[in-house]
Amino acid sequence: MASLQTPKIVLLGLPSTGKTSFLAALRHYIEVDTPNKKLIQYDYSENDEYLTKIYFDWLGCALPTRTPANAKTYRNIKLFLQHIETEEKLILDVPDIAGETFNQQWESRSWTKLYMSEIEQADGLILFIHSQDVRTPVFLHDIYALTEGEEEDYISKLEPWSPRKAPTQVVLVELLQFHLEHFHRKPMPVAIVISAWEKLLSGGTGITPERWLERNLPLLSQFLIANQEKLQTNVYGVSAQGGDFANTEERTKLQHLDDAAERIKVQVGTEHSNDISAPIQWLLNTWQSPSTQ
Ligand SMILES: Nc1nc2c(ncn2[C@@H]2O[C@H](COP(=O)(O)OP(=O)(O)OP(=O)(O)O)[C@@H](O)[C@H]2O)c(=O)[nH]1
Ligand SMILES: [Mg+2]
Repeated sequence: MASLQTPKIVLLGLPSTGKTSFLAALRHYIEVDTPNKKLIQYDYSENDEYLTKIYFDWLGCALPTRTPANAKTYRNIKLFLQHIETEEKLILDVPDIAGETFNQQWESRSWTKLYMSEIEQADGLILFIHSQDVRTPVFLHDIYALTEGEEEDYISKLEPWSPRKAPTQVVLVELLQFHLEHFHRKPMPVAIVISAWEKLLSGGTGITPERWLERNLPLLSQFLIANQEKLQTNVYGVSAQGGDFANTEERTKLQHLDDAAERIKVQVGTEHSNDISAPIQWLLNTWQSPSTQ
């Protein structure tokens, strides 16, 4: 069982869901003084070179490089953090794992020994879902309607099933079930990060992250509600970049902000902040709560 002094968080998420961008923004939080900052760094990270690279890309609004899908290239990032008020020290071990690893877990229903040891020692998960990239289920009656009820047309339009085509929510429920089997903390704390959240904010719908999850991934949302004794969750809308780095207009706006911390947008319920450490602080609280020991 992992020690309370060295909690370990695993970032879990399918490819291109914002894991590396989150880490880059977290590096910014650690580097600069921001109002209400709760966590400071008391020593350099062992993987400072990699963190600096992704951070400089983020500062320059360069699109993040995909994390390579090779177990040997796990970036075991250790962050040496201290809580400003309690002076409690903690080492956060946050491997930056390629999303492709999680696709492979779903497709082959197996994982590597290295990943298994990450999970056996983990104290909390941050599950990433890209708000703009959710594969939704296809309903047979929709296909049927498209072919105007001609059964032969409809059958000829069906493509053979493959695990890669499974809806996002089906894959995520299955991945969470795999993780539950090996997790030592009960309930398993999972901070859910809905990334590229600025797209929802600019749409002006006023939707909360929980409601977004309920509407867009109902199976996952119901799975979380039905399994509260096994899973403790909190849902965050997070914009780690503040906009689309591939869009020249948005990138220029972001580059001209006086303080890069203003790019970051975090929503929990109806509360808004720039505090990228919020999911980590929530995990910290769950570890301190007696019900999760
Ligand atoms: N608009 C917008 N796009 C974002 C944000 N965060 C990440 N992205 C984009 O989402 C894509 C994936 O981001 P990454 O941080 O590389 O995701 P990842 O989960 O590390 O991806 P893999 O390493 O391939 O598993 C990139 O095109 C990012 O630019 C955000 O806050 N807003
Ligand atoms: Mg990555």
